[in-house]
Amino acid sequence: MKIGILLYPTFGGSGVVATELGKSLAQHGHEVHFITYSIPARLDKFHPHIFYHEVSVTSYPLFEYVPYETILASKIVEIATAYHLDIIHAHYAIPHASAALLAKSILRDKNITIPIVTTLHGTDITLVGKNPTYKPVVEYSINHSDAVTAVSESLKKDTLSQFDISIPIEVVPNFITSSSSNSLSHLRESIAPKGEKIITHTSNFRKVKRVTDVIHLFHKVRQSIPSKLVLIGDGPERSNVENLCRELMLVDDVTFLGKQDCVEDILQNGDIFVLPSETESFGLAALEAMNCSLPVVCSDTGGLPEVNIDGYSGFLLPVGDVQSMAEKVIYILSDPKIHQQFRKNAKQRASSFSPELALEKYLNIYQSLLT
Ligand code: GMT
Repeated sequence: MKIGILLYPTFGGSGVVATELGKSLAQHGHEVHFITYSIPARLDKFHPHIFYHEVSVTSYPLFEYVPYETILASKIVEIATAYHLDIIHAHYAIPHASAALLAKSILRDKNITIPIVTTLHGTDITLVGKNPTYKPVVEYSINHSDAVTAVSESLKKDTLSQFDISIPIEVVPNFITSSSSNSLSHLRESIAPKGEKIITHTSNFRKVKRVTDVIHLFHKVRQSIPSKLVLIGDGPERSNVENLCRELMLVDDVTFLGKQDCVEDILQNGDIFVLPSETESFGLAALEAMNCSLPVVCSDTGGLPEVNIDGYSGFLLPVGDVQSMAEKVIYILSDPKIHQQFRKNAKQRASSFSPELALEKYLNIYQSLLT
């Protein structure tokens, strides 16, 4: 099969999932064409079945805002025609699904039929999608796709409750592809030289991630357990978070690593992972941590309960309940036996999100649209 994948090429979860899916499809002999504005962050190695087509965004004196969606639609038409694509898989409703629909109708005029699969990732529904500025386009894009998937039951429910949906939505949970091969053991020695516990968090530092809760939580944990905090990622809240660390006199115990290519290499050196997000349609960051044998203490919101099992692979607490989150972190880290058991359970839970399962589901969807 020849599949065109539309995605955000950044470190965000939707881009990671789309890239890993493309890589798995290529490994199974399918031809994959990534169409986006820069090389996807996780597209690291050459593969004979993988192609990357850059959507080059050129400015023009008349445009205050470059019409990316139009440029993308034109690129989809060009690639679908030149490479005889069978399917377009749009990850994130806007502008990918909407551009794909425009491309589809242009291609129809050239007697080329191409089905569109749209995968909803979360913020396209829960944050951006319900914004009245985007709502009609998101709703139209979902209803006019040939197949729609959501990454969790919770996201499916949110989509059905927030939009007038006339198409079935299939849940295809995200998956985990690999754990790291590079142990980076010097990281533990340099960050926690006295054998302190390492608490980790990964995010894009947007408000929705509540990174300041991570700091308050760490402040409490550190009063009971010698520990260090490692933060991976960057984004708009970073200065606030750094200021809070100064205020609470935590600077020597918190390491900001910024954006990283190989998150798992770092996570492998941690002891526990925290994710106190306001909302999270799935929580790929939690799954990546669990795959590195880290118990997860997170908020009980969105799709997180579908990933992290309360009392087994970690704990789920109400959004903003920093005190209880800190208590659970202390509980796990205080007893080596309990910690070891949670580590084992987290790894075991992560293994149920296999790429094979997701690949099979996506391939069945593609196939059903081609027959
Ligand atoms: O969480 C973000 O800010 C990034 C966002 C994205 O679109 O990449 O992540 C969403 O999609 C991920 C992959 O499906 C999910 O794991 C995240 O939970 C989801 N984020 C939110 O719902 C806030």
